[in-house]
Amino acid sequence: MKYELPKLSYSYDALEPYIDTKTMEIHHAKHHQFYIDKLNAVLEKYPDLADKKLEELIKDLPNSTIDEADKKAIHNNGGGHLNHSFFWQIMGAKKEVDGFLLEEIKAAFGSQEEFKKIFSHTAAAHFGSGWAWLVRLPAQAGDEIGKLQIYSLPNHDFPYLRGHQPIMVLDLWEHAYYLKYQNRRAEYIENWWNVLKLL
Ligand code: MN3
Repeated sequence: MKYELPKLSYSYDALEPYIDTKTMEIHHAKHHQFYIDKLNAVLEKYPDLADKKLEELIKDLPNSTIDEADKKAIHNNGGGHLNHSFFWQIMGAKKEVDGFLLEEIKAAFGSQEEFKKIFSHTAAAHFGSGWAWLVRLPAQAGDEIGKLQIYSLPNHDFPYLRGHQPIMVLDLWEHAYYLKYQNRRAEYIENWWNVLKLL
């Protein structure tokens, strides 16, 4: 199966003024497309891997006997594809606020404001390229659902590799904000809350 660039459910200018049109266009049509092209190119060599779920494929790479450089290419570009696909989905018009998630966040972090503070701080403090995540840990015995946790991961790593379920993600690569915000990552993070549609 060839991976394809997912269509956005909103236009490139829909997240203005917080995320500018040009950044959205380059980010989606160039950066995300680039990861997909690289991923497809390397997977062409391994038709037997074609039907495997991408998350599983990447998770199993350490045990695979394929070429080391190809492992790295699949991990990085496949992670780039998965993370961006998820990132596009959680942004847009704020009409799908998840009341259940909001209650959980309040219970876990004290308040929505405190949650935003911790998440923003984690994102701002991340060194270099990567992603900030809100995840759900596996449920412990006796619990119906797992606890929420915030952390950041480098490059295009993703929570599935740790057995965690992603709930929210923020792209911290400079390509995600540099055109509009240059070195002001904290300002990008602060403004991003306006286009997150979950809360
Ligand atoms: Mn990106």
